[in-house]
Amino acid sequence: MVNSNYNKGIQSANILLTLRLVGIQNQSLEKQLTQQIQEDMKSRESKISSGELALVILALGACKNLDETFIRDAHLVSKLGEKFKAEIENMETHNDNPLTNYYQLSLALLALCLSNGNYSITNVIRYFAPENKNYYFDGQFSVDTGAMAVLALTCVKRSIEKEKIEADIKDLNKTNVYITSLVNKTLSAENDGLFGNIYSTGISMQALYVSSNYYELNGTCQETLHTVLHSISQGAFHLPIAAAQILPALMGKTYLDVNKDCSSACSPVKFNISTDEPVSATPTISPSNISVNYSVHIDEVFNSTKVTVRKGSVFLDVMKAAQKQNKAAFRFTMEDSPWGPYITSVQGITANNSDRTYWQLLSNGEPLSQGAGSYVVKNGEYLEVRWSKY
Ligand code: CBY
Repeated sequence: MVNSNYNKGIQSANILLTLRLVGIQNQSLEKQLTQQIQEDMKSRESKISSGELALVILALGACKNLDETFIRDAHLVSKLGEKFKAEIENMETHNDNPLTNYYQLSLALLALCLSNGNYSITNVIRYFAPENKNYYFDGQFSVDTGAMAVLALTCVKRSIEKEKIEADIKDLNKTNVYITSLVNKTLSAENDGLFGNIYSTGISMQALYVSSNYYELNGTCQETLHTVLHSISQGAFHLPIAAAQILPALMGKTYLDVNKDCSSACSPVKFNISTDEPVSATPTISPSNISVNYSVHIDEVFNSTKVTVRKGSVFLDVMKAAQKQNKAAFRFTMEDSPWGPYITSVQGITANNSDRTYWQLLSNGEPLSQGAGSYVVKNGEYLEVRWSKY
């Protein structure tokens, strides 16, 4: 996380938030990250999404530090209120589909709540009912999304109880009912100690910490820690964003702690961060080649091919090799995201949030839990990009 040299914009916000929350003090790194965030804000101001702006506010505002002036001077909290409104307006005109997604809507509510922004809980709470389709992708509960919503709703609940925001008893009851149900859905998604998959477990642990009065745990905690620590040693968290999302939970912190004065409350441990390059977890690429099958799948139509790539190649390399073979069938476009390249179009057909369409990545018929830039392909595998609706 500390060594990544592509810490731009939102990535930086995620990392800065984590460093501050867990009390890792490194002034020059903080300064560098803060600058990147502020530059990104200026260059992409109008294009920045609700969840991105929320992360910026959480990161810059975390642990009572001097960047709070930037938040105030740039009116970031009222801008976030506008972005939140735009999400809801898109839902009203596009079949209940927000501009981005409910993970970002939850991040936005969380940041508005923590920074005492302007929102009416009576108007907002109904969008967070657990049966809302936006918590589900392909009919499956999105654990990341549910957990982020639990954090946001818990902040709201605490604000109501402390009478920081106006609400009636019905709002408080609904908030409690929704938290209970979302926590139960998160707990039901537990498998071998993981909630959802390895990448949703960090945020789920945070959600479970703040709602521990809603359930009883039975030894899962140890199993979770064990599996997460083992996965770290296997290199599962080599992406800086992945590391940034798991670390707060491992240090017993949650995003609801951002308003605390971390330097005294967390009695910062003097971290001895090694800035040596970590040993690469991916095997060194040997000169040998492997061959895989690759298909583009739209409705009933498959365009398939066999491609040869270097051992150690990722899904994206296969897509590039196929595109080189046959541009008409395999051309594609992508966008950069904190998790690496996101495939936006194939054969000129473009994913669209307002229609809930996307290009799903699969291996041997099973959806992948890593993106195109991370998933290392194996010899003989059947890889597929499938035009899908979530
Ligand atoms: N972040 C966001 O807005 C993303 C929120 C998130 C829930 C996110 C996972 C969770 C997180 N911790 O960040 C999310 N993914 C969403 C919302 C989506 C949808 C994006 C469109 C929209 N409405 O905004 C969508 C289309 C359902 C989606 N994710 C698709 C995919 C696939 C991408 C394929 C492609 N076209 O490139 C893919 C690869 C699943 C597949 N088999 O096709 C996918 N997501 C994965 C694997 C992941 C995980 C990444 C893990 C990794 N190591 O790479 C993920 C962490 C994440 C990012 N998606 Co989505 C979920 C997980 O596995 N736990 C906020 C913003 C400020 O940054």
